[in-house]
Amino acid sequence: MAATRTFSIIKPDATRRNLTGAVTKMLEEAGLRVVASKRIQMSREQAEGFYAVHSERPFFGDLVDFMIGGPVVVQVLEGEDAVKRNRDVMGATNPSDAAEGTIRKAYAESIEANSVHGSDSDENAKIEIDFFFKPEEIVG
Ligand code: IDP
Ligand code: MG
Repeated sequence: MAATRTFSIIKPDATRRNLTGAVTKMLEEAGLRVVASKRIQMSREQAEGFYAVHSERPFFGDLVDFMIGGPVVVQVLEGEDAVKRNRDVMGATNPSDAAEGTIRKAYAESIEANSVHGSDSDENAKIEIDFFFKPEEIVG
């Protein structure tokens, strides 16, 4: 199967605890390659746009505040079946449901401050990659 790409965010709870390297190591050990990476401070407008699909959910305002509460690391990851591979190593949204060996089991603080984002489909991966990266910033 050919390599595909997905989009990842190392969230503010993880950057605050200096876990960028630890999280990236787990992604790499899961067979994913970082082909683009940058540390940014998301604006409110960016966070609202990125999470627009969740705008009707009760936690939307808190989620946006959390995501702009500190720096994040946005990444493009490449690997075989990258979307599923990343979702598998991320673990369940709620860390209390996350399996052993997953990033959220190891590091998430709560259902909100759960250390990582990962695209949920190839279609959304493309949209999310394009939201943060220019083609020339991705070097596979
Ligand atoms: P996912 O990140 O596992 O794909 P989604 O349902 O897409 O989960 O939710 C996006 C993000 O919104 C989660 O990663 C988490 O930060 C936050 N979130 C999801 N559900 C809740 C909740 O019930 N309370 C607070 N925050 C939540
Ligand atoms: Mg999601």
